[in-house]
Amino acid sequence: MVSAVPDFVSPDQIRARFAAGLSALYRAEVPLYAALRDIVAAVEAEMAGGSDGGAVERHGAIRVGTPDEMRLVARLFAVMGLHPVGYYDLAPVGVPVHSTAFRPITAEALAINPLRVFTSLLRLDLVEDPALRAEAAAILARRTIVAPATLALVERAETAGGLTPGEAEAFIAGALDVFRWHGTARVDAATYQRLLGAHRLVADVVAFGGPHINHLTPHSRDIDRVQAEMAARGLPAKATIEGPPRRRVPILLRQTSFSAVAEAFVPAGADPATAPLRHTARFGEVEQRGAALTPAGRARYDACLAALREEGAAPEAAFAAFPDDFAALHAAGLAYARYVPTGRAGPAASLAEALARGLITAEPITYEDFLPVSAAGIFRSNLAEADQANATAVSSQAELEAAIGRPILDPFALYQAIAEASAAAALTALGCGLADTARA
Ligand code: OOG
Ligand code: NI
Repeated sequence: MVSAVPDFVSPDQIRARFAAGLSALYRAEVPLYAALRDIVAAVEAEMAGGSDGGAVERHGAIRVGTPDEMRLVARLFAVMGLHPVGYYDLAPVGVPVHSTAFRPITAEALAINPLRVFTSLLRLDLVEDPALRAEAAAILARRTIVAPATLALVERAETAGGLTPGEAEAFIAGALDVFRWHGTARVDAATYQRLLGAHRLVADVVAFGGPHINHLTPHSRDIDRVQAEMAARGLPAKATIEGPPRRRVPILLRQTSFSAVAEAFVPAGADPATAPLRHTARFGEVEQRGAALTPAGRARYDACLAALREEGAAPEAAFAAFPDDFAALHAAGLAYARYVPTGRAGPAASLAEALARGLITAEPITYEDFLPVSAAGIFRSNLAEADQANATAVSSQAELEAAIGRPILDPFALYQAIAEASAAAALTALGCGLADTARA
C-alpha cells in the first residue's frame, strides 16, 4: 500500500539547516564574527574532553517593525519548529521594543539543533515626535520582508502539514534571504539621520529592507577565557560579562559580546560612487548556560543582582546568599531538576524519599531562555549613551501576543513540566510508582 502521508522534512531538520546557513551568512557579512567563532573554537578545543559542539550557534536576534511583520516571522519560525517563549519588555530600560524568544520547546528538539531567535518588535508609540512616528510607520508599511515565493512555502507547510525535501530547500534559501544585510537603505541620508536621532534602534529597524540578523551567539563552557582571549586578540569586547558571576554550579545565563561594527551602506537616491554612510548595530556574542531557576530562585537571583548594581558589592559577595551547590539549590527550591534513576532499587514512598535513599538523583535542567537585565545590557552596550526612549510606557504581553497570533509560552511552566515528567518516569523506572508504593 502506498502511504498517503507525504515524505516531509522534520521542522527540526529544517531548523538545523537554516541555522547552518545563517551562520555562514553572518560570518561572511561580519568578518569580526568569524574571528569570534575562531576564539570560541580554540577555547573549546583546549578544554578537557575537547569541543562540546561550540561550533553550533545557540541563538540569534532580529528586530521587526510592525505587528504584521511579527506575525510573518512567527509563521516562518513555526515551519522550523520555533515557538514563542517568554515576554521581555525593554521599554523600562530605554529601548523602544518588546520581545519574545522563538525557540525549540522539547529536549529532543533542542538536542537536534538549539537555535533560538530573540525577536523584538519596535514600539513606534515610544517615538516622541508624532511626525517622525507617522513617517516611520509609512516607510514600514511599504516594505515586504518575506518574498511571495517564500510566503507561499510557509502557507504550503501550514496547510499540507510539512514540506517535501525540495520545498524545504527552497524555503530555507528564502528564509535566509529575509535575514540578510541590505547594503542599500530604503531611506535617504537625511531621513536616516532623523530616524537615528529618535533612537538608534528606530533607524536600525526602519531604514533597511528587512530584519537583518543582528547577532549570532555560539556557546562556550568557559566564557571568562573567551572574554580574556577577545581582549588579547584585540577584539572590542564589552567591559563586563552579563549575568551571574563565575560559579562552581553555573546558573541561568552568562553572556559577553564584541561591540557593534560600523557597516557601510548607500542611502536611497545617493550616488553609489560617493562615500557610503555607516550603520552601527550588528555584533557577535558568546553565551554560557547554567541551571534553570524556579520563580523563587529567580527572585533570589534578582535580589543578588540588585545588590551588585545598587550597593556596588563585589560579585562574589553579592551572590554569597545563593548556594553554589546543586543539591543545596534543589533542596532550597531555587532550581528545577531533572530526576534520573541511579540504578539502585528499593522502596520509596515519595520522590523526596527516593532522593534521600539515593535511588534517584537530581540533575540541573539547562536554562534555555534569556534574561531581561542581560538583554538590556547587551542592547545598551551597542547603543550610544544618548539613546534613551520614553521609559514610562506600559508593558503589554497581550499586544505582542496579538501580533504573533498565538499565546506566548511561560518558560517556568516548560521547566516545571520537564521536571514533573522526569519525576514520573524515574519513579516508574524504579518499579515503585507512588501509587504502588502507597499500596505496598
Ligand atoms: C537582542 C538583545 C537580546 C540577548 O542575548 O540577551 C539578546 C537585540 O540586540 O536585538 O540577544
Ligand atoms: Ni543575544
